[in-house]
Amino acid sequence: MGIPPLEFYSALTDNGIDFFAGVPDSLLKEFCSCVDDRAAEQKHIIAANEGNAIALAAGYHLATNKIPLVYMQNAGFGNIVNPILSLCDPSVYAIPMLIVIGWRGEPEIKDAPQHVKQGKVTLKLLDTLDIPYRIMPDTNSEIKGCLDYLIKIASEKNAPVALVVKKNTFKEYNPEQKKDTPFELTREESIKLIVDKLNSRDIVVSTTGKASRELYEYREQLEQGHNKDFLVVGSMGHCSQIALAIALEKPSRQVFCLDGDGSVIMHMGSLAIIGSQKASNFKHVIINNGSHDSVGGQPTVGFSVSFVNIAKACGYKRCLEASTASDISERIEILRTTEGPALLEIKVKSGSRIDLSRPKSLKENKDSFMEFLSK
Ligand SMILES: Cc1ncc(C[n+]2csc(CCOP(=O)(O)OP(=O)(O)O)c2C)c(N)n1
Repeated sequence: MGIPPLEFYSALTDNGIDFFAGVPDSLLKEFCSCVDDRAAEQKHIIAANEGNAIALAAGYHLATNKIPLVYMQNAGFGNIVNPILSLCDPSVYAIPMLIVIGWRGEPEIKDAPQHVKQGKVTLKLLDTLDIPYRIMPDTNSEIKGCLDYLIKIASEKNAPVALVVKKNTFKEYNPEQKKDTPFELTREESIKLIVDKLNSRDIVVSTTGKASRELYEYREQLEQGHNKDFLVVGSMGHCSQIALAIALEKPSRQVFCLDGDGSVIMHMGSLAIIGSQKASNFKHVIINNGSHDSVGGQPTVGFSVSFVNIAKACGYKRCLEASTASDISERIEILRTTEGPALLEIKVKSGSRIDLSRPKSLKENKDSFMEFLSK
């Protein structure tokens, strides 16, 4: 059982699909890895967010009259609704594309709380958006018929169509090219160094994915409880705005936002708003591993842009960089005493422990966090 990603990729190219854009997902990890390995450079774009992926696919269709592919986790639905309804829908510009969706939180399959509701409504959302879909079969013999059907509908109706992918649909893919980075620390090690430098009243808001899981585990290990941290387990890309609003309401407290490169890039306009709001207690820490590490390590453009320069241009008062343990400890200290908004970009290597647990009792954590803020 299970589909070899390369066979699926070949079935797509046999159907004339040669352009891929998307935001990676853990259920699609093996497929993403195959696309990244096989597609020509300009024919595969890992987008800032899923709405942008739809827009890239639309542009590709306009320029070539071909049917492009967009891949995403169902968590990305919120980002695609507008460009689907106001750009691609047959009632507007009628732009065909195949959207491959990783189905986290599928009913009856155990998953983290932030995926449960999204999983439950995934097919209903497709129905509401009038997107014809099929659930991806898990045998090779059925894939061809399924793709033929979807591509036929997409071309006849000039409309987006979707293929919904369940957990464990894809077999493993071993990429031919392996990528390495020169940095010595992991995200988890850098999170521990940050936490060690915080004061007892400092507030932390951490981003989606393994960063929040690692922070949670470290607090467990230190037996500090979880009331100082708000873990943004879903809502990728939004943690800095949550932190900003808290910083504005709690000017006497230091607010540390622990962000990821993929998350910052997803909604980079947030930095302009942070710069303009001038919250002197807002401290942004971007842990940049140049990848979407939490969902399989697919590359971001994190190492090709300068977050420090972007933040400066947005009006942050002080912007620092670090990549070693001593730099981090020293600069977190500077960050907490300097006037913000301020930024520390920490460059790390990808990778995490495989036995990482997930935060429990989200709502209780929220209550204790709110109590901690109110003190
Ligand atoms: C809107 C949305 N799209 C995709 C995902 C799936 N997802 C969860 S974490 C993550 C990667 C985050 O990358 P980054 O911020 O760089 O942090 P890292 O995992 O590298 O620590 C992705 C793509 C999601 N949760 N929400």
